[in-house]
Amino acid sequence: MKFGTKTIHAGQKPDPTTGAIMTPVYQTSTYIQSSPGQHSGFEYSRTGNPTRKVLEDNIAALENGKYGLCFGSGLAAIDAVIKLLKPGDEVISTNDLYGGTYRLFTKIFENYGIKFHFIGMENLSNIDNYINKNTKLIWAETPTNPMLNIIDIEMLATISKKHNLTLVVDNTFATPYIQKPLELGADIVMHSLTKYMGGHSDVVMGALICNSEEIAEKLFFIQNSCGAVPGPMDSFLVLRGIKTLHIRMERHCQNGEKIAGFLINHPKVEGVYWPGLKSHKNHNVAKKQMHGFGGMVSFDLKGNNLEDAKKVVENTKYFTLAESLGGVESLCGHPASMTHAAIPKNEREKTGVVDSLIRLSVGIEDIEDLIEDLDSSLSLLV
Ligand code: P1T
Repeated sequence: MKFGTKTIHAGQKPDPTTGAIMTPVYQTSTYIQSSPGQHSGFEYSRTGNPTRKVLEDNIAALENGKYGLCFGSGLAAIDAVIKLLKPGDEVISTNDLYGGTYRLFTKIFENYGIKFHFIGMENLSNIDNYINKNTKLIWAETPTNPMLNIIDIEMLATISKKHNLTLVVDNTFATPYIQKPLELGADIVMHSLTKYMGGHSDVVMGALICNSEEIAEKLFFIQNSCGAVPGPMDSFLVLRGIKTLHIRMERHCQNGEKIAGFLINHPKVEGVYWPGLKSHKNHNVAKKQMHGFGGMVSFDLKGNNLEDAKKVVENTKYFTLAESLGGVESLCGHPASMTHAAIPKNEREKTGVVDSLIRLSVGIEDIEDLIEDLDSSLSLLV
């Protein structure tokens, strides 16, 4: 089955009891047992729910993985992964990553004795220096949030396997339409389904996908024991959103390219970060492992002035100033004060998250309107 067919059909059959084409919202917390322990596959909705199960199977199929698990948010999915570890274990993570992930690692899990090393992974030549006998897991976002750095997943997987580590790739920015980390050697793929997968800015949810039965069993145990599961209505909404993922992503990629092209020629703009640009430092890796370059574009301003950045994001009309990304509508954000405020200023500036950095989630509106919107907002700068 090809990708576009999978988005619509994988894991989904007409409902056996009514013939309903769309997966019903099984709004139930519990299920009949004919005798203690005798049931038809579901016993309690924290452990499993039929609507959630269809979504989990669908997402696993999209990533070409065997097992899928959904969580109440992207962060709840990340939380479940780090719970695979024990005090004393160490993690190597990309240094450019979602601020909430950084906060979870440093403000929650460091208190439980897990150590995190944040390093740039655009060049993997010195990663061995950070691996020791306690290292258990590598956490990679690619493209990274918000600098759109690209990490060579295949090369990272080779290093990870050599040292017997678990490689986790946060595939939120790319989606499986653009990139399939399991095929490139990753052990676990993580998603904030809140973003492109849901696609309509109406649900908060996360997911994990893997191929190893051993890892899947551990994750199912954590999912059920800790209980950060999504409800059936939200699962239904994400299933519905995914049906158009391939079509939406095509348009996000097209619009992303046009916006990056517009910005790179703009006299007020200093740098443009989008993996499809030939000037992007890992454009060749992006070309190798991605099928399209996505709709996330970041840029900073000449003079690196905070007030200028505020003026731009406060005056756009279609690019709404808001947290989040990946919906059909365009959003803009100011990472330093919004999504990445949890990262100390000196740390974030090392990775390029400067005061004038603006992050765009380019939606699927008509490109002429989006360019006109940015043009008129940037023209307010003197
Ligand atoms: O928001 P939540 O569904 O919990 O997902 C967290 C998360 C994980 N990974 C990446 C790459 C993310 O971008 C996010 C959430 N990001 C935003 C809310 C944001 O505006 O960047």
